[in-house]
Amino acid sequence: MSSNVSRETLASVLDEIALLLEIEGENPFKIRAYRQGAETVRSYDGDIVAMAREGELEGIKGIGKALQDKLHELATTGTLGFHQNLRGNYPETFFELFEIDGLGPKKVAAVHKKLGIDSIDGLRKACEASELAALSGFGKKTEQKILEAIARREQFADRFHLDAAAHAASVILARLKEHPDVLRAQYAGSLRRSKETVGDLDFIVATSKPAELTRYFAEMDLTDHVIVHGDTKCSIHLENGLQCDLRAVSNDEYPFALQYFTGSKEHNVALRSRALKQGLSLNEYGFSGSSEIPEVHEERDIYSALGLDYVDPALRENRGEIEAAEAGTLPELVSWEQLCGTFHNHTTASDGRDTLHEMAEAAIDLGLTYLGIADHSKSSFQARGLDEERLLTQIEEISAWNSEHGESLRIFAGSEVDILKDGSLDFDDSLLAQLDYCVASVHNAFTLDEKTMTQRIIRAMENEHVTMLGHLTGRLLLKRDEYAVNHDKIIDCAAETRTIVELNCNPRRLDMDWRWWKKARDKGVRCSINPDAHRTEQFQYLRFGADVARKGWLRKQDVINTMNLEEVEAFLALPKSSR
Ligand code: DGT
Ligand code: CA
Ligand code: CA
Ligand code: ZN
Repeated sequence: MSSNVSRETLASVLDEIALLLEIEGENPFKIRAYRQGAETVRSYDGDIVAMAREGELEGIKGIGKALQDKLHELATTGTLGFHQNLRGNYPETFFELFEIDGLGPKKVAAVHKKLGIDSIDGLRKACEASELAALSGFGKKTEQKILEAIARREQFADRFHLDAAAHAASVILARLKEHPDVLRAQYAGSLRRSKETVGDLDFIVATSKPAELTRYFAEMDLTDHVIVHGDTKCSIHLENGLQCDLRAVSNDEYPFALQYFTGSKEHNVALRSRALKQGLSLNEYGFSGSSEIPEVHEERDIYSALGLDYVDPALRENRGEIEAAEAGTLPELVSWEQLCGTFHNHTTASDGRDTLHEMAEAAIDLGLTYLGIADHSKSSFQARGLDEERLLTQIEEISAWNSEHGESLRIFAGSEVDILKDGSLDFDDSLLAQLDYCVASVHNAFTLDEKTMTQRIIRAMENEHVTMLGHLTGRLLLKRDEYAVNHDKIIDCAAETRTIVELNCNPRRLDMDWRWWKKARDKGVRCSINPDAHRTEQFQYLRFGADVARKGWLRKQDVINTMNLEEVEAFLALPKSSR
């Protein structure tokens, strides 16, 4: 009678039932009951898994009798016969079809019924043979879009967001450090360089017992299966499909291995050719050659042996860091500890999960001294955007908080105001003027051509009430490409209009991209590192924000949320043109 299903399992089984019923053309009321049930399970304030197990769901709004029994079965046995039967009508590959962007249940049902398609491969072939265009509700354009979505899925299938990668890395690194034969350990690769997404994790350990360490790594409970296992190297997959490589080296080799496997390849190539000019050959094990061999204990010693200042891993992309290290002009990079507050966060007023008070308490716990709230505006109706009246109510709520708790945390009243299709804003200037600040973002009409889109955003930045520009390109990493926009023109306009540009540090966005920040910074554009938090835990994204800001060569003075409360209040009080 005991099983360990999670709340999310309960909810996702109900969701999948709704999906399958929709495919079968079932009654919409029945479908909706399952969807609603899933939503209730996710948001119910109480231990709903235990209640389902004990058969105590009666009286919960949104969960009728039929669902109560099913949840009870699921919570006690771990499976649900009704669900298994429905699922049994389709092969496993069928369910991948739902991962294709732009292919909802209705379309999946149509291609399944009319063309017998039950896998992504089958779908691709049908598109290539133009079989879909012949169905009603489909066209050449749909086929094209589906093919693009399939290609995108393949391209990204083996990459991971920064939060998943960083979480796994910290757990595994702790395991490695626990081992008594490990002298030093670190993760290298793209994660250490703070790339926006990560292909695999690369760990380096210093040890005198490499074979013992590769065995330990292969046998960790976190390991789903072993890909290769040797005396000094081991590669595994975690349960979520993330590959992890371990290299076990001697303590002398460690700095070289760490440097080499941190990459990037381009940075390493440039470093090696510099070494060669000094008569030294450099690889993952050490220096060799005819010149005197420099003594190396730490990674930093490799750089100094080559006449270079230490290059932070975030900068190692061969984009000018080696020249700057030689000239002694590397920037002193911003750090997470320097962040005093945050802008652009949501609450239950729009599409956030947590209330204003919960968000405020969490910000205090994190040691922040100010918190910017920026809920959606009315045009973002799918996110329950606020209209004028609700925004005014929120401004009052915030001012009440500030009079009562302003000592511990100052809340700034803002809005994430939609930039409408023509570049005008979702609220009048008179309302915007009542806010402490405002973030302007594009949330619809993504398909405008580059010139029109750029003009649209520029028009918004020219508004004196627009303090900052939200997620410039609208990209969703590993999911949705950026829309067309001219970065150079936006950066020039930001510099001229004194509009701050957001570094949205939700790991699904990381937008504006790190590759543009040095240029922006050099033109005097200021950055705001914004977590776009929709729940309290997401304030933690600030850490990724600082990492990516470092990757963009940003210093403390380039990032406005390194200002303390007094400074930021004075800054926001200035007219935009004098900021
Ligand atoms: P990823 O895993 O795709 O996100 O990116 P990285 O940078 O972590 O790449 P990965 O895991 O293939 O290799 C880790 C580092 O090892 C890479 O950044 C540089 C170094 N490396 C790997 N293969 C080569 C190579 O063939 N030549 C050079 N110079 N370096 C390499
Ligand atoms: Ca890697
Ligand atoms: Ca690797
Ligand atoms: Zn937004």
